[in-house]
Amino acid sequence: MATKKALISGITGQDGSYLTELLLEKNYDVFGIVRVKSKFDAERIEYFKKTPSALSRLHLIYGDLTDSEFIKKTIKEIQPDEFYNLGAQSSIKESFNSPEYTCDSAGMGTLHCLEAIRIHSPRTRFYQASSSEMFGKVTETPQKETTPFNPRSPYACAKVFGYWITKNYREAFHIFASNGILFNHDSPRRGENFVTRKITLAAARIKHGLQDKLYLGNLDAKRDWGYAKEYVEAMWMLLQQKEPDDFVIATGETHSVQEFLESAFSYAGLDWKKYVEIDSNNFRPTEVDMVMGDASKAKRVLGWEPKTTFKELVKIMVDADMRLIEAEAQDKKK
Ligand code: NAP
Ligand code: G4F
Repeated sequence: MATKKALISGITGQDGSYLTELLLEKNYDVFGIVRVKSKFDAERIEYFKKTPSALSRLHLIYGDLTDSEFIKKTIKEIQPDEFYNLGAQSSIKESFNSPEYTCDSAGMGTLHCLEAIRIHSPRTRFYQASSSEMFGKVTETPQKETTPFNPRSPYACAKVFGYWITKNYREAFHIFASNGILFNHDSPRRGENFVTRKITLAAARIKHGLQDKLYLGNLDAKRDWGYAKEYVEAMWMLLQQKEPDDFVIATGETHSVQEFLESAFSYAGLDWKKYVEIDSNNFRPTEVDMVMGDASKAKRVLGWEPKTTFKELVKIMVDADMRLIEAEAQDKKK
């Protein structure tokens, strides 16, 4: 059988890096869209530099989701079997400061991909990175595929557009286009501005005497947190089905930011109350108070279910940041 080709937007992000590893293990040729910057910055995929056999099957292309001509040209040239659209301005807080850019990348960017597929490569299977943020101010708990959307940020509004345009291209043009409605998933590769990583990095820095205080916002918000490495397996599974469809991917548990904080600091041997201060700058104009997903359809149809527990995720992230900060501290001593 010919080697399959996968195209990934957002390859330098948390999920993009795990998905790349998974697809290379499955013998895909992987093409990744990397944003043009003044300095090459792709530390999450640096790993591949050490694996020459994988490196020969990884191809980076420079461009942007907001550039429809670039997306058309890329799809026309590559004719990918699968396209995973993971690229987006993904910070909810930042989406209030940059609503247009957020909607251009997360919303219109999705349409650019679908149009390019419709015109140049209609057999390409398309994965859209939809989000639990679309449920926003939730109208039922747990949230499942049929739960109405009620978005609370420009980011969530853009993702609602991305979701519906994906569904529309599936119905109107018979494109194999599926939405993964993923609840929060984190890992040692999570961006440093998201709350879990901000907490685990702070715990490691405080432990090494490199930080005194941790400034946070709403500690009462509740999220359904899973392990990113497992969530990218669900993305792949979605595109291996006979028919395109939409799936919630979640753990089915919800925990507050304070619970994550207590667990991480106590695992690091610290009393969080001595270090944490509340800073109003970390609050959002509108908040999603609580989400909790029902992934029973994914379990039934895809055979996917989460394995890593909340406590295990906390430990994985704290251990990784302890190692990272220890190495940084050693380097400084040299
Ligand atoms: P992430 O770490 O923030 O990665 C986002 C990626 O998108 C980065 O590679 C970024 O490039 C790229 N990007 C941003 N704007 C772009 C543009 N205009 N054109 C091309 N690429 C662009 O996000 P993640 O956690 O891996 O999440 C992956 C996707 O799933 C995102 O769409 C996110 O909104 C969605 N999602 C995430 C979660 C979660 O809990 N992690 C849950 C549901 C949905 P740079 O490296 O250059 O910044
Ligand atoms: O870690 P967060 O920034 O993630 P959030 O807002 O849930 O969004 C992430 O997950 C979504 C999936 O549901 C993705 F679609 C999205 O792209 C992103 O990956 O914030 C989690 C909670 C919020 O309620 C926030 O108000 O933590 C609260 N929080 C409290 N203090 C904080 C802070 N969040 C951040 N980022 N920084 C704080 O200091």
